[in-house]
Amino acid sequence: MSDKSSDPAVVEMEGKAASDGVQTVFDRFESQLPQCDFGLLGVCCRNCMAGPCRIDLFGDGPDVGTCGAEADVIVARNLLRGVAGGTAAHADHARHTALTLERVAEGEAPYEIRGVDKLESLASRLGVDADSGEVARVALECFGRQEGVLPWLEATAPVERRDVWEGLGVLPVNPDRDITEAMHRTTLGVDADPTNLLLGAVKLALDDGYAGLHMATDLQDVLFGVPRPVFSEASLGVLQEEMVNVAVHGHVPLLSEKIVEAAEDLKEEAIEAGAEGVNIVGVCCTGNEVLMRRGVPVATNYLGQEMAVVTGALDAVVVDVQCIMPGLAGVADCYHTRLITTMPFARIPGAEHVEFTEERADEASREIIRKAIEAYKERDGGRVSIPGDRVEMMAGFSVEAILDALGNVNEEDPLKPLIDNIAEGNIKGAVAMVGCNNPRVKHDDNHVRIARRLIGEDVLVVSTGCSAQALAKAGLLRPEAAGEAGDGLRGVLEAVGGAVGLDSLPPVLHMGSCVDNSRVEVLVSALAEELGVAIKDLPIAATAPEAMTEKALAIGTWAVALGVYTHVGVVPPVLGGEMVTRVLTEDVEDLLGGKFVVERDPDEAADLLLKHIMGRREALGI
Ligand code: SF4
Ligand code: MSK
Repeated sequence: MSDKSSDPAVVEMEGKAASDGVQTVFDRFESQLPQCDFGLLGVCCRNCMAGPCRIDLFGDGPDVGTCGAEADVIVARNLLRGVAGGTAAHADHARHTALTLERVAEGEAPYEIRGVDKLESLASRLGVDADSGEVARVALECFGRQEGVLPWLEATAPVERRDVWEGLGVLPVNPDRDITEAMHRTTLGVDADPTNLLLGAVKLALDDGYAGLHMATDLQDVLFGVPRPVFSEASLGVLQEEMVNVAVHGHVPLLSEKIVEAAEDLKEEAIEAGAEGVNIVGVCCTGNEVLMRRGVPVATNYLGQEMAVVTGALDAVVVDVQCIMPGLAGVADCYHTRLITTMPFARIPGAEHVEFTEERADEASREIIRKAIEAYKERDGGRVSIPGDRVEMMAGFSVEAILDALGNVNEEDPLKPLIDNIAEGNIKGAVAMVGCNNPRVKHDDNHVRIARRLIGEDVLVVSTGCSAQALAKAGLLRPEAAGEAGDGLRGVLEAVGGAVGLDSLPPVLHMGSCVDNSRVEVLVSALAEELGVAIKDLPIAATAPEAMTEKALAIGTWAVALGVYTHVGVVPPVLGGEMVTRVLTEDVEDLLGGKFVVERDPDEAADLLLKHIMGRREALGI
């Protein structure tokens, strides 16, 4: 078995890539080794052209940068800039969705409001009329205000948390303003207090959580509907030799939703070209979005994206924003695959560009499908090799869907069956398993190993992002995977599944894309409120076993700010700052209730998560 991936389909394609002479992410990562120690420790600064400066922690080299910045200052500044990058990505995603909703309300964009119930509940939360234009107005106001508190946070965050954040002076105002402030305070000669810089990271993480994750999920639910349970399949085997295969990849569902519709509309043109139709498959979080709402199968997650092309059966990869490897262009060039960029600020040399705007969403998606059909005609059947296995999966577990399922057991109080089973110990607790792949870790391995340990110990796993896709490929999103759960958890899954006509629910509930970590917060907040305790007191935890992006830094910091014990399976670039490391992994718990714990070994990590959960149970007296 390969030491690079635990996904058999990706391993099979690794071999094909080598024989086709194609360089992939795994080769490029190896060429980077050994990685730079200064960078790994976070003690390299390039914030001005007197640099780069570095701190030599182990030799006789410098112990401060040219301007006098010490290791903790450099590490904290770098971390804050990383969180700013992640927050910018999520906030820009949410803004794009808000602008689209505004155009839809004005009749200028060809979308309909499919989530009428969500529009009503969201409008009531925001204190405005249930009108899409009004909701869009409040969303856009979040990006315009210069003082006060971010409206989406005011309308959404748990009250208990808001007071804690206010006490620390970290309530955000507007992500654009706060990101600008973060870039300002980290430039040469501004904020040189590591603790103050870390509080700045918490403020940005709250922007990320409310003006990024929550707003994106809320508005996407309004536009495209709240996800409901859906069956589908995962793995590269979802590509079909007799079909025109199109992968949607990135994060924003505004285009991918339209691509799914265009594929159906242009089926006849695909048949005329000799195919049986158009097969849309998902990669990364755009894939999760159309999986959750339309049951579109998942081809792979972040580290497998190039391998989908290496099958030789993929006719087009349509990308929007985030987590799209520039290296895809070189891989696509080795086959007949069209790489199609769509966003004006996210172009890749070597790709074809079909500009997407909301107003011409239908035209752009049809143009893209027609390009895929053209590419299909150029496909070389002799180079096609699709890995055989597809893995069945269940997804679509929005909070609304989970409460509906539980409502079949107790209509009056849907959370009660969950709370009763936690109190009785049938469910020991819950872990949110989220985040990326990272070539520093064997692909998917940490996700799958930690999840198996947890469910075996009666811990319910909820999952999003590439993590959920890893667990789907490993079969843990099948109802039958309840057989791998401990007796207590299995009994609950079978009882709730039975109430909705299934043998069982899966032991891992797929809650959506990375921005849908907001759904996890809604569920956790509801549990805390029902029990009358703070989130930090619940027997829950979060883990990002293969964290990679700046977005993961922002989401992880938000989780800690919510009071969540947050495991990371990759060492982030902070160890060079002794004080910063101590604050993040110890002291912060006194301030926020949550903290980071870093453990690379998946078995040890599972032990730590279980120990934390059992400790919280004991403290609650259950
Ligand atoms: Fe060096 Fe200071 Fe400039 Fe950073 S900001 S590169 S530590 S002189
Ligand atoms: S896509 S952010 S690699 S989860 Fe959301 Fe996957 Fe991480 Fe991108």
